[in-house]
Amino acid sequence: MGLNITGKILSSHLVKGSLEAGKAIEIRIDQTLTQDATGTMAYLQFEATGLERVRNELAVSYVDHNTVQVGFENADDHRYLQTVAAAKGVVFSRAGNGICHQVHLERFSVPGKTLLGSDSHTPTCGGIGMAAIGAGGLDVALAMAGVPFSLVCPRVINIKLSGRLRPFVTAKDIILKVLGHFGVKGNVNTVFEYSGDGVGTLSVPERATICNMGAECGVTFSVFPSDAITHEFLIKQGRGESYSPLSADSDAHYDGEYTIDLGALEPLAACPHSPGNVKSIRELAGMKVDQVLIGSCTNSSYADMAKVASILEGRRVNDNVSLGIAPGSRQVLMMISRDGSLEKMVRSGARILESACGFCIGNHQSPGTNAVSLRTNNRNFEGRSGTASAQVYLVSPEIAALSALTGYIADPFARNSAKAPDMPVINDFICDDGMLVFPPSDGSSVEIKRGPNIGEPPKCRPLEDILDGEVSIKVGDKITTDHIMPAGQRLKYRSNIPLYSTFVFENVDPSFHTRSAALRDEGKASFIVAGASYGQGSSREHAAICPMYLGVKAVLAISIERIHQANLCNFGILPLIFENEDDYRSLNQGDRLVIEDARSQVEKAAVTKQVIVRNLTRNSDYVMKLDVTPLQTDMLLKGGRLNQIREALDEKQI
Ligand code: MIC
Ligand code: SF4
Repeated sequence: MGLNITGKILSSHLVKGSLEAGKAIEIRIDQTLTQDATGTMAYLQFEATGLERVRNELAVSYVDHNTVQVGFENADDHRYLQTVAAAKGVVFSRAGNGICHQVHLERFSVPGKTLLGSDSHTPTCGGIGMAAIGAGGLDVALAMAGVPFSLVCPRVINIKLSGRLRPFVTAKDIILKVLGHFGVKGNVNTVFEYSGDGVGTLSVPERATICNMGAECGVTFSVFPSDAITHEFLIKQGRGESYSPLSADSDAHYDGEYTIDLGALEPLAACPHSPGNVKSIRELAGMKVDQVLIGSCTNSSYADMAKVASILEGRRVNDNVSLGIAPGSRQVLMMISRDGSLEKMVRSGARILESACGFCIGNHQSPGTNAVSLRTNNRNFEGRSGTASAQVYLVSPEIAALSALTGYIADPFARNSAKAPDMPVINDFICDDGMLVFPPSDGSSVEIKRGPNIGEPPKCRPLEDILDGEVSIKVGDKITTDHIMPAGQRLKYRSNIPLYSTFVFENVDPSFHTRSAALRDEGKASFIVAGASYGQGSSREHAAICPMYLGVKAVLAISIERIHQANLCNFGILPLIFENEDDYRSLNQGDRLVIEDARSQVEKAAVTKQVIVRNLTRNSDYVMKLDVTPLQTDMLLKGGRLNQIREALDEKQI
């Protein structure tokens, strides 16, 4: 039996285990990336390993999330990131250079390599044929230390693309179609691998858009073949030598298959408040729009921008719409300024925003009360925009630009009214790496600068024998990490855990943190009870660190998403799954829960996969599934991954 692309990359990086779907494996990580919102904690954790220098092939630290810099905190974080990068051998991408995933695709991606990033959209580089995986900052810190990354060997779904897209139908519509089919839950430990003749009609940035939003389905990564189009992209990026071909063997095995006829696709939108809530633009056409925002790591490539400019050319943004455009990188910004696209945008009335995450994470551009906002990014979770009552729709750049002109959601096929945008001809990309700071070969004399906002990573205690406490909160299905640990205006506290912890579940139940901290201070355990797909969305490990700081000892859920499950284990919180979903319904906030013989139950769960939780309020016992790898069992017992690593370092095993 031949190998698929996933199997080829994973087998050439396999350090431990065998490639059987569902089994724990460890792989070597070639490249790492961090961004500033997760990066400070990741480098503090890297420093805690005591290593002088990173050990992986390439480590890049990007500043793209917290670029608004209200107050001193972000600027302090950025100075820390720049100095620690120089000291430890990390390439530093300065604020203004662009969004990590866009820049990494342009300047560093290499087909066939592995990439681990402390951001859930790291899979963007799957567009060039990388196994690119999002993880918590601690996992990335350890990958920089040369520690293999441990994951569950994924099952691989073959998504076959046939035919060619019509004008106005885009890569965004392909991934929205995938999202509509697979949904935002139930896809953990899965890879989406793309094949078929339609692949050859898509550029690398289009493939990257598709891989980017695979994250919304919860898959481990998505990947495209590396072919002649990949080669051409790399040559035009001045990096032709990074190319190597990569495709699945003709008799490769897949665990499932889904076919999309590109010619039959129509423009789509993800409706409030989930990327999986997909409808056609046809159904939504005519809805009044207040704000349009184009950019983010999903749709901010040069071609995206040039097509938008071509739609806007010679026309004026509707009087009642605010249109903001954020080119994804400094390269894209320089290219749209060279070819005149920038002028077309400015003339139309667009507001040009910084090449950064900005609006996507609710850092600015919050819509008005009850406003309808059309955006080209990847997440429309309730409140993420910074306005709880806003209705955010995710669409392609083409639909966004057309709608900004008309003032309502515009269907380009209605009355055949719209002229298709000109496709830009790209002879070369502007390759100026002047905003990358390369580290000195010996960084030992570099002074690492820390501001008052930067604290130590909090310490975790080894698992106690009895966990006795209360359900401090009960939440429903699809609770995202944005619900658990809000970003936006709170983002600047990422390096200050005691302060950031006061915002846990802020928009769900603002009294949570005082309740949980009170239990902790009385020496009691705090338990979170959740429905299906708990922790979906971002990779932010703060959604585990801050609850841990507030005394949370276990999450009892119907299901937990992959990155969040790993983050919980990394910080010593038990990820427990209800064997019987009715138990979830019978539990209430305030119930007294006890896990007796917790240590031996967790040890035995390596075989039984079970832990019993007693509800003393309701006089019942719950059978909970604890399905973790042997490495995770060990870290849960030791009180987290950092304790485990410190021990290994003391024993000189690293
Ligand atoms: C996001 O899109 O939610 C983020 C902000 O990029 C996060 C990372 C973070 O919270 O810092 C992600 O996707 O992992
Ligand atoms: Fe930045 Fe948004 Fe992409 Fe996250 S999803 S990396 S916030 S642009």
